[in-house]
This record gives sequence, structure tokens and C-alpha cells, in this order.
Amino acid sequence: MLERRAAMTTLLAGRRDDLLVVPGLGSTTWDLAAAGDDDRNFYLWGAMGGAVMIGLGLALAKPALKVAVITGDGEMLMGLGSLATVGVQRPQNLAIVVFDNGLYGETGMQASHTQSGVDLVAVARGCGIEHVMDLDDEAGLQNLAGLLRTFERPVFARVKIAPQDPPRVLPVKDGVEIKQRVRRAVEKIG
Ligand SMILES: Cc1ncc(C[n+]2csc(CCOP(=O)(O)OP(=O)(O)O)c2C)c(N)n1
Ligand SMILES: [Mg+2]
Repeated sequence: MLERRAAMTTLLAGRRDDLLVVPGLGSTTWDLAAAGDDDRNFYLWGAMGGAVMIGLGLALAKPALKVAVITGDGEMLMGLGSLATVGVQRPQNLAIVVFDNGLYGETGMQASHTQSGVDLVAVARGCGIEHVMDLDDEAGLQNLAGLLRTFERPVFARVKIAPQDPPRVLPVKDGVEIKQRVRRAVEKIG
């Protein structure tokens, strides 16, 4: 199992270039802010279940970007149907990374369905996402970090995350400001 803050830092270490990140609401947003604030971070403060759809829209609208949705298992479970749409649309520039702690962490560590046998990697594969990864160690994480800079077809990765609740690092909360920052970043990339 991996520590969430270290995992996020590893995934974003080095040059990000054209990589836009859409975190899920709650813990992955705090993890992303802790790894370093950046205009290329499209923080979601709400919209549980919407991260993959938002990432898909960005990826389709801006083919020059690479978009990584990095979300939690609870958030992914709420938006499970989005994986079917990704499987059908096959965006070449969308990667989905799920930090799976088997918990609804932000709301008090209640057990999620991934603790009871729901296999998100199998769901993604069943939806037609061919490039899937299931990882729980540093080597796998390094591999995924490299892939996030180079992938050219949809990717789904489940990252097994230890049940921790580190102190929150809160990014900017104003929705208009977040939107404008991301727009600025996207315009720079092309
Ligand atoms: C529609 C909706 N239902 C419930 C919530 C409350 N809520 C916020 S975060 C969260 C848990 C998210 O769990 P997960 O995505 O696994 O993230 P973790 O904190 O475990 O990394 C819940 C239930 C919400 N914000 N919106
Ligand atoms: Mg979780």
C-alpha cells in the first residue's frame, strides 16, 4: 500500500509540461494542493462523481493537453457510468487514476464498496479501457508517473492507498478563480 501524499508527489515530480490534473473532491484535492499549487490543477470542491466526465470534456476539447483525473474510490464509484463513456469515446489524452483506500475518507473513513469486492480495474476493462494498471508499490507508481507524460490512449490505474487522513492542505476555493487559472494554463499549452 502507498501513502497518498507521497504517491501524488511521485506522480507529479519533475516537468509536467502539458499535463492538466483534475482531482476528485476532498482528499485528492488536498493531496494535489500539498504536492504544489499550479494553474494546471483544476480543483474540484464538489461535484462528487463528476471528475472523470469533467476530465473527459477537457480532454476532448483540448487534444493538445494530457489530462489526468486523480480521484478517490468513493468518487469513482459515484460516477461509474463515466467509465463506459470513456470506453466508447476512447480519448487518447485522458488518464484516470484512482487512489483506492477502500474508504470514504473525507467524511469519516466509512467503508466503500471496493472493500466488499467491487473491482474498479475490472469495471474499467469491461467498459473497453484496454490499458489498465493495478499497483500497490513504488515501482508501479514510478511506472505510472512516466506513463502520464507519454500515454496515447485511455489509461485507467488503480493505486492501492493506505488508510490515512493527513492534515488538509486547502487550495483556492473560488470557483471563478479556479476556472480562470485553468483557462490561462490551457491557453499557454495550446
Ligand atoms: C453527492 C455527494 N454525496 C456525498 C458527498 C460527501 N462526500 C464528500 S467526499 C466523500 C468521500 C469521498 O471518498 P473518496 O472519493 O474515496 O475519497 P477519499 O477521501 O477516501 O480519498 C463524500 C461521501 C458529497 N460531497 N457529494
Ligand atoms: Mg476513498
